[in-house]
Amino acid sequence: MTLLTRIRRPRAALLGLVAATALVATGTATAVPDVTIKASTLGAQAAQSGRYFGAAVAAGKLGTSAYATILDREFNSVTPENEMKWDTIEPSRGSFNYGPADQIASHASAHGQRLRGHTLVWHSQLPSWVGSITSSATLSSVMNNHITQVMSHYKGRIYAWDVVNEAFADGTSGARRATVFQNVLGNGYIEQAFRTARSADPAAKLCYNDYNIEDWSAAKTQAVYRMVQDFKARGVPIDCVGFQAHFGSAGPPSSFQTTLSNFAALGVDVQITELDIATAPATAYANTVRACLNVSRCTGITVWGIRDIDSWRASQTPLLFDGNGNKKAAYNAVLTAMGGTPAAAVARSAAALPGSYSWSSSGVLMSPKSDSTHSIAGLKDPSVVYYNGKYHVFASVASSAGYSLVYLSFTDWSQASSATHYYLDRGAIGTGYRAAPQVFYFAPQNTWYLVYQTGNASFSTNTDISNPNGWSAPRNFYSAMPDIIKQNIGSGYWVDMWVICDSANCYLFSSDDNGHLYRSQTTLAQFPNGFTNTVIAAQDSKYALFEAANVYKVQGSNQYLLLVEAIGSDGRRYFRSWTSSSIAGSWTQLAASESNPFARANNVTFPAGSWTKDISHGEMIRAGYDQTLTIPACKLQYLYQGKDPGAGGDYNTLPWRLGLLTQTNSAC
Ligand code: G2I
Repeated sequence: MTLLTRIRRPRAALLGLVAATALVATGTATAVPDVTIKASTLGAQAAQSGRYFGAAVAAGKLGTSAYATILDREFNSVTPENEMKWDTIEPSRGSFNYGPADQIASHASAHGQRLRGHTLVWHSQLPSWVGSITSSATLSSVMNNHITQVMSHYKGRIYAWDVVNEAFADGTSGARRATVFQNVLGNGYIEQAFRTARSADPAAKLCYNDYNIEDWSAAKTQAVYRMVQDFKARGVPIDCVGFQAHFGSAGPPSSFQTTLSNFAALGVDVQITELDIATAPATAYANTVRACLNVSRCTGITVWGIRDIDSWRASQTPLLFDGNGNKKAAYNAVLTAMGGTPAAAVARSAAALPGSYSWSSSGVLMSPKSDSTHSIAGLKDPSVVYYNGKYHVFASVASSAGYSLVYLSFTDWSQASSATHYYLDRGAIGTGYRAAPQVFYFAPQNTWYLVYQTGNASFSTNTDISNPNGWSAPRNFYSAMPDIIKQNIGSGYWVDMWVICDSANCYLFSSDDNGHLYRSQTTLAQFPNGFTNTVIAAQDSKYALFEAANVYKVQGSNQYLLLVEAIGSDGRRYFRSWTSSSIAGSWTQLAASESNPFARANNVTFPAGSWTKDISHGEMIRAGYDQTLTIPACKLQYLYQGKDPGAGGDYNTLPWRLGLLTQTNSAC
């Protein structure tokens, strides 16, 4: 394998490390303190369980800074309140007006928010030219065309569509509502709408959405349930049911959770799509949120507006923020019900991000698992996200034959050692030099990215992080090594590519094992293309700024944290740290020396036995999983590679294992 020459290698000799003694398995899997991450915003906290927290948004208010500030701080999903409705989007036959909805779509994409489409077929806000059609052939083609045109326009940008809205009658009849669609097309129109929608955008989730279907015993609920049951039985495409949840001050009916779980048991996702509660009692909100959290297929919650003055029922002050944009009691109740913590506490702790660190390490949590075609010496360079109730770990596997990638997942750290290792070279990622992975969800494209080194900076994408066979073939970020790297790399290696995005741009960092940290930039909209203008983001002597750089956003603050792996005077790996107020800014030392390191053997205790003296290439446990790489400000955890201190020999065959550091001097 020719590329092997580019892989970092024989530094053992170079650094005068002690020759290998017998390999001693000093570490065994040990219990690790379970640190629950507490976020301070609704979206970030919902993301902890793989859910979203959204709001209905009006295009005309995006320019109001009080409004947009709350939207972008708190919400990671957006539903256009009126802009995608038929009367706005196709006011006359065949003439489409996407302007207002496009404004919301671009805002969502620029801020990493998911988009829910609302709504394609609805009797209200329906232009009169549709309402007056009496020919079923005409209405059928008009409806199909509307669905196809609108969904095609937003294809790839919409997470879930309310395909049909409010098609059932109020009251106790359980009948269909007498709309023009029902009257002219008959009972088959909902099925027709869903089938047309599936062909228009096969990747979007297709939802039926309605109100007053939260009480399990209500006739309307039962009627919708029977329809979904019938659709699932006959293979009519339906993926989700939206419960609008426009509640009176008493909040949800006591059977709401039962209703959600009964629908979910039919094999659809359920979502709370338009939540508002008259006078916004804290308990009523908390009960609603809990009903969703208790149902694993309840994938997200949307409130129907941001501030009370934005609500369609403003006089009932039903939302989470008052007219001045202040958080109401209901806000804190919702955040707390999701396991989050009010911002003030996090802001204090962020301000107090300490200037020195102490850690407790687990024993070895993960070791290589060789199989018939992979004889692995080291498990290295872990990347990790917590998503949908699981840790997902990607890592390099090293052997004398070179480097490739492995994936494993588990529900908690005590299960890590028994997880199955999936070798990614079995899929489209292919064999050959692939190392140092970094995983994140790129929300604007609803896609997972795996970034890794191949000699170039490469990536693969996947819509399902839990499917190791779903990764695409490698593509390169650069057409060739940028000139500035060629000019500075000396005899080093181009390694450890790292992507992080803010609300406007994405940045690609890399190291050269020669004292330089490089940074390239593109816009969020252009990502993964357009990485140009590569600059030196930081430099020091070779071993003081070696490799494995990480850049994170610190939650609840305007701070970014940079970690770079260094090689100490004892030849052992350790981490130095810096902070900056922007990703492209200049970095100020935080804990950056051997005596005051970010993480080094001298500030780590090993209750399970000192299995390593190296604290080497790894990643923080994040507060979320998206491209912002947000980490909590408190109780930091770092998944790292370490090795038997006595081991030596060829760099590629060193016995690297993975362990977890937990911060012990957190002020919060
Ligand atoms: O009615 C509450 C919601 C029930 N479920 C479906 C949702 O789509 C619906 O949303 C509301 C919007 O919040 C209102 O903003 O739908 C209403 C229309 O049925 C919207 O009201 C309309 C007014 O009727 C129009 O006069 C006004 O021009 O809002 C328009 C834009 O402000």
